[in-house]
Amino acid sequence: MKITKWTTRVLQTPADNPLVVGIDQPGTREFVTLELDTDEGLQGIGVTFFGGPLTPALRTAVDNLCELIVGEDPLQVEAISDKLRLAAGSAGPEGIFTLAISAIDIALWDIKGKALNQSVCSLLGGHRDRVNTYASGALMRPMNLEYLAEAGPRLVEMGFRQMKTQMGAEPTAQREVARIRTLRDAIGPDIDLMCDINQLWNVNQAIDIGQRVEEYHLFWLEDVVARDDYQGLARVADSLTTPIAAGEYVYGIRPFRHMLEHRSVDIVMIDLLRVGGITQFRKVAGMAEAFNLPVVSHLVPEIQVHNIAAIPNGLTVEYMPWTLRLYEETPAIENGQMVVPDKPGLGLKFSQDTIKQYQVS
Ligand code: SMN
Ligand code: MG
Repeated sequence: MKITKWTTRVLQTPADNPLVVGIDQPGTREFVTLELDTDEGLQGIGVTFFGGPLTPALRTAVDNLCELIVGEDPLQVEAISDKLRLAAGSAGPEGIFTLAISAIDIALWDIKGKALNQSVCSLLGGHRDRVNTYASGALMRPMNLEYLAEAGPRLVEMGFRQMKTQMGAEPTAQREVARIRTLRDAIGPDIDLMCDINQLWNVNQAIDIGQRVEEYHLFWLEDVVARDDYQGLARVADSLTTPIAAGEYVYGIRPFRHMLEHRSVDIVMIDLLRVGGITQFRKVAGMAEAFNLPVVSHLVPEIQVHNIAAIPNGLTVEYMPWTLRLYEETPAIENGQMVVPDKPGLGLKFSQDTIKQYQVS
């Protein structure tokens, strides 16, 4: 089989989030989609983003890399990856290069699944057919306590057994803690509650506030300090019983080695686009397994469901709904768990209606 052609598009969708109730969310989000075609009529799809104002450049990067793989056998995923890395020289691993290669890698795995009549999850190891999932994006930093007290139980009513909120922007430690107390009171003791700091604290704040919220039994505290402060993270992780999660902000596989060697995290979070796609996700998941650590996903739940379901140390999938409208259909949630698609490949098709409505180039 050979790769014959590709199509990229930029879609600009409203920045809304169906899990957020009763509040209009202004702004837009930009996505680059990829359709990769073969001489056997099989097509793989991929997606990437995080370009912001550089989205046109990201799309061009995907185009430039795809140009180099026309004529290649799409099943030779590592060979293609190596070829592209060599060709791009010093343009990676951080930034647009890795974001672009990720879209291609995802599309290659989709093709492989379709060619072998197996879901991507099955190709990768097929450990389970449903995975835990948590509601994300609904209980964010700008929302006030009244909103949190109302929205948390709404997510439980919608069937979620796990949900994530944020701290990091309140002027005092007491007010940070009040967010967690409010939510825990609202949802009760049986729902898993995670909290993301998005690198906004320093080590001392993380230990101080982290200790104050221990009584509310967070499932994890995420990105409490700067992404590359591996030793600082380790100090926080050592000081708290609450598990520390991190990893979404780093690019490629090597930073995870440092994170693991420094014992910086209790839970390894992998962003599919920043790590370099499904091929590289697997490598980090294996490293985490060797350190007896669980892995959780970041964004694109419709694709990450395959990755987390396939590995023995897959803990939960982040249900961030940003990308879901790009597809005709996305994996179902049943009893608070995501059902792993069993169709060949990723089991996803881009929605032509969405493309018509939101394609900007
Ligand atoms: C997050 C980061 C980037 C984009 C969206 C959301 C956040 C998360 O850190 O973990 O969901
Ligand atoms: Mg995060």
